[in-house]
Amino acid sequence: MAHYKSNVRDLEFNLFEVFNVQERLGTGPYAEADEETARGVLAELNKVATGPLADSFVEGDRKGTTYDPKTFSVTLPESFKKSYQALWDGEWYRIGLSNDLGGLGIPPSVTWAAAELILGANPAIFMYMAGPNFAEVVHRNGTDEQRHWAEVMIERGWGATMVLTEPDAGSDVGAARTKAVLQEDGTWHLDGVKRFITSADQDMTENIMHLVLARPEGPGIETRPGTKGLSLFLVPKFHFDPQTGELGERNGAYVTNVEHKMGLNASATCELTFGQHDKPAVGWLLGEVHNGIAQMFQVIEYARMMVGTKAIATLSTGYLNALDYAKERVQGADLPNMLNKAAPRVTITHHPEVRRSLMLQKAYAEGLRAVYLYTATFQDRIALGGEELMAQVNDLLLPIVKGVGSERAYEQLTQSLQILGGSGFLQDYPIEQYIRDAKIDSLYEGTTAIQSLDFFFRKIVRDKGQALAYVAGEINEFLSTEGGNGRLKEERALLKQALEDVQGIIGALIGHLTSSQEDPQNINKVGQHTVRLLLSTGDLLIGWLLLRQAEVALKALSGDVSARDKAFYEGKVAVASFFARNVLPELSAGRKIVEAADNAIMELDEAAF
Ligand code: ST9
Ligand code: FAD
Repeated sequence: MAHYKSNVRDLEFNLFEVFNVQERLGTGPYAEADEETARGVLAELNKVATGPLADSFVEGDRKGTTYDPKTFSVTLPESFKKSYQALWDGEWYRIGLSNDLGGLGIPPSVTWAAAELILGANPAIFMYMAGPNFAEVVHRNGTDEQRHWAEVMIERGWGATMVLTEPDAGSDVGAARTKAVLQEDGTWHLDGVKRFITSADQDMTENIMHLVLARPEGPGIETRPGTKGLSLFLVPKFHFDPQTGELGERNGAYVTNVEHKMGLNASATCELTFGQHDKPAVGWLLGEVHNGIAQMFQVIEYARMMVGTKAIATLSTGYLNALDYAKERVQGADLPNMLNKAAPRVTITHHPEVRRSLMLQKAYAEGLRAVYLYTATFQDRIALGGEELMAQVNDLLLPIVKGVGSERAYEQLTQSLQILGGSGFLQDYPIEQYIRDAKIDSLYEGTTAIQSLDFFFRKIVRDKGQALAYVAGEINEFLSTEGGNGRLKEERALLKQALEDVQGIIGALIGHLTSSQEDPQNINKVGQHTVRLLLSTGDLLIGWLLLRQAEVALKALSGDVSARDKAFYEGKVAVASFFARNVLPELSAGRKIVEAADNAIMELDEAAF
């Protein structure tokens, strides 16, 4: 039995019953797609995900990657390669591509729903499929010749990497030292060592295009410190014929080590050394402009959305595995019968603590799914030429998808494991691997701290609160309606309070920020609480979106529904109510804490820690 338990019903519920994505199908770039197409994509991909993709999930973990230092090469288990090939042969990479590069003409919301299925079944496979999507960024930013290379990358199925991190430059990308020296023929020779590079070698594609940030040097080039002094270079593993893509000689970029990790073992995490062996590492400046960090952020934005979706996909299958186990496992008697030693033994779903935990897992799994799909609806609107504000809202939501998605998924996955008792600790069940594989999500693509700083300083303060006001406006609009057949009144009041609490937290942080003009140390009060703000805003959005879902569910329940749908919709109402009552009130305590922030821990001598 494959490990992966998908939730296509909930994906479709979000897309077609809550966000009404079908209203945008059949228009603009989605002219060729309708609801049936979108449902068909999910149904077909679900078969691949729960079958051939999930098949190598365990072996990919246990065998992992093999590195040969003599040839600087990485090989993957045969079963994993077979899964990758199944995805490639089905041309599923097309779901994320624009129409002019051979995309399926479906909107980002449907693409990300489809991505969840791959990411839940076998996330490392998704990472190795980065080639076509990174080619899209090359196509968007490249010279005419490079635009052709992008097409070659897709046609020939090349892999691709994003190469930023160095030993002394992780969160602080601007500290990177790898340099690129301009040659007389207009190419660049790269020199330096990058680390932690995902998919920098493998034995599944004929070539790999590395997208590398490096500091340019040469006549007339001003060397600038920080991220703004970095440019983006295309550095292929093999040289190639610029017209046909036919492979030529090996380029001088070699994988010089592969890390041994806690999880996600099928995904090669590589040290990548440029220009320090037998030949130069030749690169081409993307678009012939020195605008590296902004270009790379086009990749990063995509990857941050991917990481959040990966975490949420894993939590969902973790929860569903735990739920199945709980329905079968018999242990102990009902609490009301606790004193009767002869009372019948019951399944653990009868124990209130197990129910509480399962309902919280459901709330985060389904609530976070709603958050990433809500975010993707703004990407739909951007592609349809929507106003600038849509892009600002998407930017505001990305650190929530990535930061909150990864933190809550990891936290709740440990609860999924707990439901299985000691069995959860065993490799007979997938949850211990889920936990190991999902931990990375709060680290790469910018740690949670970095997401929270981005959220407050860039997406709220620098944005002058415009995107935030838009989302708050949508929540207020929901609060002002009377939907829900007269039910959910108390929950609405709790949501209203939660919105005020998050606004209170932001107000307090802005107060501390403003006061730092007089006392610069006060900005440290902000820095102590940006993660709290990020997580609180995540809870607010989850609470709101679950209540929106509950409203749709109540409406459906007032008509004729099948027994299966009845259970689904009742679950939606229950989980929204549970989250509003059990989680949202905690935001008031968070607000008090932020309002009373001080700098005691900043003033404390390190020796006292
Ligand atoms: C990594 C990879 O960790 C992990 C896994 C990769 C797997 C790849 C697979 C991908 C999936 C593909 C799958 C395809 C499958 C297809 C099938 C379909 C289903 N937004 O604030 P400043 C820019 S990689 C936009 O001063 P500092 C902006 O240009 C490593 N842009 O920053 C800005 O200029 P301006 C990841 C932003 O203080 C400029 O940067 N590493 C944003 O110099 C400077 O901004 C990290 O993520 C933004 N949010 O530097 C590093 N922010 O202001 C984390 C900045 O003029 N560290 N820019 O607009 C950070 O993010 C830091 O905050 C920093 C700070 C580096 C930006
Ligand atoms: P550090 O930056 O040293 O951070 C250490 C701690 O300090 C963290 O808790 C962090 O939150 C905190 N911290 C740091 N700065 C601040 C700050 N200003 N404010 C508050 N807290 C702060 N990189 C690539 O370029 N390409 C890849 O493909 C890639 N894949 C990866 C795959 C794996 C498996 C791993 C482990 C890493 C990968 N990375 C990749 C690198 C990854 O993006 C970095 O590890 C990450 O950005 C954090 O950098 P760091 O590890 O140096 O940690």
